[in-house]
Amino acid sequence: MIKRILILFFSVLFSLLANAQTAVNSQWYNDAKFGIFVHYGLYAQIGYTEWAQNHFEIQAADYEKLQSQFAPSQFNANQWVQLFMEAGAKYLVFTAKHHEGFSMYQSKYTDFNSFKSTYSIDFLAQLSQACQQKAMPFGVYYSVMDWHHPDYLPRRYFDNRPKELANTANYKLFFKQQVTEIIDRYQPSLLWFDGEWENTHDSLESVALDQMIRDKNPGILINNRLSRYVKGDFKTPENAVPATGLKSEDGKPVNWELCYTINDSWGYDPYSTEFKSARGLIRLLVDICSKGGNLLLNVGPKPDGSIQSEFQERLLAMGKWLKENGNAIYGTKASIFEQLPFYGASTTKGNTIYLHAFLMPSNRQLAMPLLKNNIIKLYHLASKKELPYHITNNQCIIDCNGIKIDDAATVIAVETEGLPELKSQFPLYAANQTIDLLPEAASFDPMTKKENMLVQYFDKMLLKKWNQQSTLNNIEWHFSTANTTLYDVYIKAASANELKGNILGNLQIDSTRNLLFEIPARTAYTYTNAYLFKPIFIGQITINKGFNNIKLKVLPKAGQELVFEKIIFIPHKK
Ligand code: JFZ
Repeated sequence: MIKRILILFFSVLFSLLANAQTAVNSQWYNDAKFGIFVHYGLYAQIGYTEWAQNHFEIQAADYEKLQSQFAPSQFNANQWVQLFMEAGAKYLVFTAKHHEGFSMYQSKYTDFNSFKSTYSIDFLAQLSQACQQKAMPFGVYYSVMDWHHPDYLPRRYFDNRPKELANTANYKLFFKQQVTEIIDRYQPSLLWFDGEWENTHDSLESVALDQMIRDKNPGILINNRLSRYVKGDFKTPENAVPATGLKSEDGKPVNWELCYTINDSWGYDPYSTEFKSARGLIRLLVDICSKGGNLLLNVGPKPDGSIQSEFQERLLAMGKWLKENGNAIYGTKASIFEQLPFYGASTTKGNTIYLHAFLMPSNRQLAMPLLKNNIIKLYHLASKKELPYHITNNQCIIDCNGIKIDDAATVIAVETEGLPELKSQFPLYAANQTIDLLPEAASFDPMTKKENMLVQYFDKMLLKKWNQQSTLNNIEWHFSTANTTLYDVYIKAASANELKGNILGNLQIDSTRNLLFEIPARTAYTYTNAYLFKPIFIGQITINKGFNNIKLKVLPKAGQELVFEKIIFIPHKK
């Protein structure tokens, strides 16, 4: 009995601890959708990411020399913030102290700070002020891990300072003092902790620190990386997020944010020269919004405080798109659709659904799953031009002729009577209709990120790199048919590599019937694309009236790789 009471007591206590500490008002953050992350510190001078000290195994005493050489001659807080505003970003998160332990502000508690260097710059002061002038919420990144402070443990493996002299209590105090001074002086709207993973025993008393922060500013938002003992106000998921967003146990949407780099590094790295395209970044933002999250897009300024042109160009391109299409991003919520029949995503705001077509179908007929609601107005967002539509196959087919197709995403707004509600997720086909099963309209097994496998090839999507290394087990489609019908089944697919033998596949119907097939080997000196133009007949199958599930599996052997365009069901003519 006592044991049970104790268990109850502790579970109530823990749930109180876990739930009590959340921000009072996170509306601005929910609506913002797009923020800029800046990783800037002494490491920019090395030009080998923010982990340079660790990569080159630099002793703390040697690393300190970078302080006197730090010359951010081109730094201009207003110009940065101006650029981020033009990009359409709605908040900023700046590294006050990264793992290197250098404070990018005038700290009372250490001389290892940017104000105590030749240029005497207090970055937090200038940036928080520039943000305030533009009413842009200002956030601060702060690393729990510290490779410079003599009392921080555990040390890096290469650190030759004697561990015995370290006193964790001193670091705990320092950590608390710095967080306090940052909150008091710069009034950040958000704290972004990081580098917490080494502190397995909560030696830094994060629960108390979290409470102290919230007592000081009940509106402040804190991410979930202060420690494993505090929940935080938003999650930072790494793995795939479900199409209609993350939900808590009570079914309420959970705030989350994805941080992302434009090239492959957070801190400045001139050798990281593979940049994501502006189109890809816009689509990433849309995809995140369609799942109810925020994008925190990173910029790593050069040692002199300027921002490299590759970043600027992409940010400005995003801003240009957002200027026309921002209504479909800011203040939106996750999609109401699990799955869309076209390559794109959807966001929702009040009574409006936004369809973001990444790829406009070549016949310019965009299909939306059927809603319960009447449609009040349907228009192309950028031009406000109203578009004709009709209902067929349990879908709303929108005629997108006569509008300008946006290379990144063309946005269609659908205003409904009442809050939009889904009636039918999947299409319904009549007996005489040909059915195209496209990869963009398929569900992928949960192991695999769809966007990593789909490639836009002119006016169609191809599923590529289905090989032994890929985690993809199967893709599947759901649809209904009005009548039981016999179909001739064709596949458009090809082997990506020459001379690797026939690729075996299986089309499974309602988990019971199998249609085995082979994709012929490619001969030498032929193009994959030449094969894609020839549909391969793989057999006949009767599809029963009602709801159907079609699963495509491919069994690639070593060296084999499939390119897949579509499956076609053609009603059999006697
Ligand atoms: C951390 C830092 O180590 C890195 O330098 C950068 O600041 C980045 C934003 O954050 O790296 C992480 C932290 C957490 C995960 C991955 C990388 N994580 O949760 O998988």
